Amino acid sequence: MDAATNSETPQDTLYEEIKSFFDSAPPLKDGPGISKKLNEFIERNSQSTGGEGTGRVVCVTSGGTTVPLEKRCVRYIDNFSSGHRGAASTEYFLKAGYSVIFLYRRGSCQPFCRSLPEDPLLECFEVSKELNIQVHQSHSEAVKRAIGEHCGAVEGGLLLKLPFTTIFEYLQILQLIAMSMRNLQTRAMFYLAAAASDFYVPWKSMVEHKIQSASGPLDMQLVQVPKTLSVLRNDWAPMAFFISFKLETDSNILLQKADMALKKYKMHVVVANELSTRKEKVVVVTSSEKISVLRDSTEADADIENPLIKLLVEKHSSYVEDSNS
Ligand code: PAZ
Repeated sequence: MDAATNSETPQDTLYEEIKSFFDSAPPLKDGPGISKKLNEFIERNSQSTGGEGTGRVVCVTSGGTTVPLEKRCVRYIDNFSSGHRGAASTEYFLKAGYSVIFLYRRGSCQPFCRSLPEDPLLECFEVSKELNIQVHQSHSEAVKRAIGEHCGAVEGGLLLKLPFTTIFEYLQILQLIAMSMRNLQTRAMFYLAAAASDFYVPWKSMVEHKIQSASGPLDMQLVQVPKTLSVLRNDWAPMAFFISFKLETDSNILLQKADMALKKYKMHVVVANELSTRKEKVVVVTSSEKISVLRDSTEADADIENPLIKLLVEKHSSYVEDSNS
């Protein structure tokens, strides 16, 4: 269509791109089962009464999404995200009285496992002469704490863990989560720490079988993933409190990009971080201020998510109060 006669607004185009992304995505495995779990979780947690923060639910996204290159996927594009930020933040949100929907990349860091060695099964346990399995003395406190706190949160119905691998699964589940959280209104929070892919191969144009190297150099066009953040914020959960993350490797453009994201997607907060210093420093950007949050470097075990979540919980509380007044 000629640009002069094209009456579509950029918003219409975005809706079409998003519709086409979802229509052509491979169907989610067990979508109805995920919706059922979500509805039960929200039903249970929105009825809580009492202490500060109860009745509030946060969706924490964590880890990186993959972009498959073949339908029967052998190869895929991935990114650096370990899921540490999402896992640690989940623990602090639970401590602050939130119920947490943890949307995480399969195999990435898990809440309550941060103090365990990399391969807990092989490093924390030993087999006795009688072939009984027991916890190694040196790890017993850490294992007890991890299992106790994890079971407490999951069995207590305060933590719902939903895994994804691809960008297709991630966005489809995020949509289900947003729909299920709508009725929470301002008590809902989205904390979008996952590193979601910006480019993908549309399912329709993806080859079925493994790409053959005998065919010569690989020439493949990636399409931009539609800016779902905009519909998530405006249409799927319009009353919720939104925190997104901005990651850059060039510190000269970081704050400017965070400001742009804040305005473009109408985020309440954008957390700006640089790849190499992300565990030491972040900047919390809102429409009125920029607050640096630092890890307490005097304490070996301190992490930056502790002061970060404290600050974000305060911001969410002000948002809830302002909306009620
Ligand atoms: O997962 P991780 O702990 O290794 O890193 C956290 C992070 C850098 C992925 C997160 O803080 C973040 O910035 N997420 C958004 C990345 C983005 O701009 O796409």
